[in-house]
Amino acid sequence: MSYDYILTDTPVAGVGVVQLNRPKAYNALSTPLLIEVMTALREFDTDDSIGCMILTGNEKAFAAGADIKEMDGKTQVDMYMGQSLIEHLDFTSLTKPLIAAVSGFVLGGGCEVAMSCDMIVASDTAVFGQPEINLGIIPGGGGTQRLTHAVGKALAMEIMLTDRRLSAEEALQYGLVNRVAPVDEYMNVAIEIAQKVANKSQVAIKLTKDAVNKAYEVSLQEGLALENRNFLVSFGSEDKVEGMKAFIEKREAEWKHR
Ligand code: DAK
Repeated sequence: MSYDYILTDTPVAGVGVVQLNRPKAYNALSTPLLIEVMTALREFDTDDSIGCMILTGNEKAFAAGADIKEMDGKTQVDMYMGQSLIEHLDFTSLTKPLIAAVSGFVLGGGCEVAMSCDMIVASDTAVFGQPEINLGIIPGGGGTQRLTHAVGKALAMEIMLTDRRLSAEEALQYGLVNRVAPVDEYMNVAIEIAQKVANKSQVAIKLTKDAVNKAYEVSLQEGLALENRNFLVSFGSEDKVEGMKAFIEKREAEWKHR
C-alpha cells in the first residue's frame, strides 16, 4: 500500500515502523495523515510476522500537534460531527505493543499521540509540551488525563496552564518516557526494544499489555482480578509449556505464539 503522509518499514524481523512524513510542517497531524497512520498500524497489528510496532517522526519533530491550519476553518459543530483525533488514533484497539520513538518537537496532539503509545523512547533533543493554551483551546487528545497520570498534578498543571516545556532528561526524570538516547541513536534503541518484545511469546505479550493498560482504567481490585484472569490464560498456552521446559533444559525457548 502506498501512502502520501507516512512511510512504513520493517527494519528488522518482527518490527513494523510507521514514520510521520510531513517534514515541512513539523509533521502536523492533519486528518489524512492520521487516517494513514491508523491504517498502517492496523495492518502491522494484524500481520502475524510483526510482534511490535514503532511510531516515529524525524530528528526535528515527532509532531508539532494537530494541524492548526486545518482546525482554523472548523466550527464547533464541524469538530463535534467529524471524527476526532481520538477516534482516528484509537491505539487502544491495537493488541501489539507500540513504541513512540520521538525527537525534536513533541507538542500538543504530538505529545498526546506519544503518550497513547505503550512506551516512549526519546532523543536527547526532544521537547515535550501542551501549548494549546496559546491557541485559546485545551488539550483534546487525552493530554489532561495522560500527562497528569504520567508526571503528577502540579507539573501537569504548569505544563498545560503556562506552556512549560519539558526536556528529554526532565521527561525521563518524571517518568513520561522510558528511555533517552543521543539523537543519532534513539531509533536504534527503539528498534532494539521492539525486537526484544517481538522475540517473546506473543500470547504473553498481548495479555501483559492488556493488563498493564487496565491499571489506568479500573480499581486495584478489578485490575488484580483481570491480571489473575490473564495470568490463567497464559498458563493455558503452549508457550507456557515450552517456556518452562526451555528454562529447565537450559536452552532458548522456541515460541509458537499459541
Ligand atoms: N499545524 C500546522 N502547521 C504547523 C504546525 C501545526 N501544529 N506547527 C508548525 N507548522 C508549520 C508552520 O505553519 C510553518 O509552515 P509554513 O509557514 O512554512 O508554511 C512550518 O510548520 C514551520 O513552522 P515555524 O515557521 O513556526 O517553525 P519554527 O521553527 O519557528 O517553530 C514550532 C516551530 C513547532 C515551535 C512552531 O511551529 C509552533 O509553535 N507550532 C505550533 C505548536 C502547537 O501549538 N501545537 C499544538 C497544536 S493544537 C482534538 C484533539 C486534539 C487536538 C485537536 C483536536 N479533538 C479531540 C478533535 C490537538 C490540538 C493541537 O495539537
